[in-house]
Amino acid sequence: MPSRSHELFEAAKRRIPGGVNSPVRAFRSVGGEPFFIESASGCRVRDVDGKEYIDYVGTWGPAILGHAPAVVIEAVREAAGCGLSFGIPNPLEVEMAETICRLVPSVERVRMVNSGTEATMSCIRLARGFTGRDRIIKFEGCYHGHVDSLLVKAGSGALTHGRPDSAGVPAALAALTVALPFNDLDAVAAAFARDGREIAAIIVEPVPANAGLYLPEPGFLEGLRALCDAHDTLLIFDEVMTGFRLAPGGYQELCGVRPDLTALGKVIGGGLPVGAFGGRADIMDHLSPDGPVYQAGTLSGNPLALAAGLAQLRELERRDGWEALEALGAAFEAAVRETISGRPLTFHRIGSMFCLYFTEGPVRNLADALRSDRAAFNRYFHACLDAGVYFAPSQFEAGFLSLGHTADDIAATNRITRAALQE
Ligand code: KE4
Repeated sequence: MPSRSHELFEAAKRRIPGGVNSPVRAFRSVGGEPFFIESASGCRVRDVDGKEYIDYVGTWGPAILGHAPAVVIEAVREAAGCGLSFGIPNPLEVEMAETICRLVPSVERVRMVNSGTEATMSCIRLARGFTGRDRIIKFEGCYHGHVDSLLVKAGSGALTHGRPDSAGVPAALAALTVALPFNDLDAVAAAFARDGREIAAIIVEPVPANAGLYLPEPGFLEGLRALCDAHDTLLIFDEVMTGFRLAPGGYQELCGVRPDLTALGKVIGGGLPVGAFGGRADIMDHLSPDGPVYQAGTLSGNPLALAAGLAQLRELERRDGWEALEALGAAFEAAVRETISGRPLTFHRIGSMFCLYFTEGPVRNLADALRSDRAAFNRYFHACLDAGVYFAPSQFEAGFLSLGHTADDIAATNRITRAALQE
């Protein structure tokens, strides 16, 4: 008797490319078929065949309180009663803008959009419009959404499916993007020596989490800041995943490096479609209708997404969620390190984000991450899934803890991962 998920996947493949609305969901790199979800609550998701999993994907970051938190559901319900979309300024847009600028001091002005891709795409166009320059520097393995200029040696699904350089991006456009190894400041300095006055911006995930998860080495981000200052180039932090998760003010609060622009998303939508970009007022004031750089969106500032995001942020602040997430992350890490000791595995964690690489370390950049034994990862992924733990279906993604995970969930997960590594 085929499962309901299988039946749905067969139907989906007839009408949706690959049967999914986002490639990483297709299980192509890990093999097998994706399960279809029926509901989610706390740290658990339930598939259409009634099986439950402890979820460490958390819809790729937004579910920081766990799935379907009551405060967010109630906020959406209340907002929906007043209307679903207006295309007219609404008070929540002011509250969200003031909240983002309060939590992320480098953001003096901010504009809401509907995805992380829109946020980074707008940052790139704004940087080019503000500087009058065309070149962009990004880092191999970093993923900034499916923006033409940034689908060059990209991470996440592009890397997972072996197409870091997407078809359909004009060669002339891709040639304006220089992709360099992360943590290699000499390579960045050399690029500036060659193209300095043509480089509009550097865009970087300050903590790359789309080739697994690895960390900036001391001085790297500071070095990017200095090189940008020396060449009047803008520094863009893509904090779509790290923003409001690693700290109220994102990773820039922890590292003390002040970017000129920041891309945001995920947590501030509470699970509804959202993105945001912001930064120095003198740069942001170049945006239409004040300035010459055009950017727009029918659903930007949507009242339901903002109600959800504001409720989530208020709850995080009320519970001092970041401290709780760090304690949870430390307990999770202790359990994992005990389980993997003596094995050729590398575990990285920062706050509530983590990755287990199936290779010996160090893992400092994409080239190191690519040494991972994907067959071993795939066996581990499926052994965990069969036993009721859902990790990201790719070695090149990060895992997420939430306030919906408990010590018991971590203990249960540890028993399952320990058994999975024996297989
Ligand atoms: P979206 O356009 O998918 O909302 O955001 C793009 C994006 C931008 N910047 C960073 C740092 C991101 O991680 C993302 C999207 N994250 C992936 C997960 N690695 C989304 C998952 C997917 O593509 O389905």
